Amino acid sequence: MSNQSKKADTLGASMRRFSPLVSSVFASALLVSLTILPVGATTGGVLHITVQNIESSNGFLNVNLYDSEEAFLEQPVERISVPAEQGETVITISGLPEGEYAFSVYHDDDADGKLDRGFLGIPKEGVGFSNDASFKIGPPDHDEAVIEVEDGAVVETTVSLNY
Ligand SMILES: [Ca+2]
Repeated sequence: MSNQSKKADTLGASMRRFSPLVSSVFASALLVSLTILPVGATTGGVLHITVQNIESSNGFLNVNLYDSEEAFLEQPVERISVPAEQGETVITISGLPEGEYAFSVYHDDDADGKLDRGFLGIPKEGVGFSNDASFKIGPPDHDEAVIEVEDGAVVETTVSLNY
């Protein structure tokens, strides 16, 4: 009896040790199950991003989407680039696994594929973040930029570019 509970404890400890692996395997399984759902079933969430205050129709709007605080502004889960339109452009990202997302968007006016920066690294092209999170001195905290996306839900969000 005592032998068995010791075994269980050991198993519990090793499960805890491997929990990051277990959860990543689970996440992969979840992704696979989403892709084989029949048409008409919910296949993740949708993010409708309305980008406003676009100064010109030059170049592109580049969106980087992040799915965790650790990845925020470091490792995007998705990158989207669409032609810029003066005024307002709507970008739709669908098939998102349920979770917390944040994004950055910039107007790549000269279409060189990067955010141009000037003195002290201050952006020279229009920039915005999810929730219109403010970024006067540096980029916003993840907390301020986070958006909840639920399976089967369409989330409407608006961001205004700052030049
Ligand atoms: Ca650029």
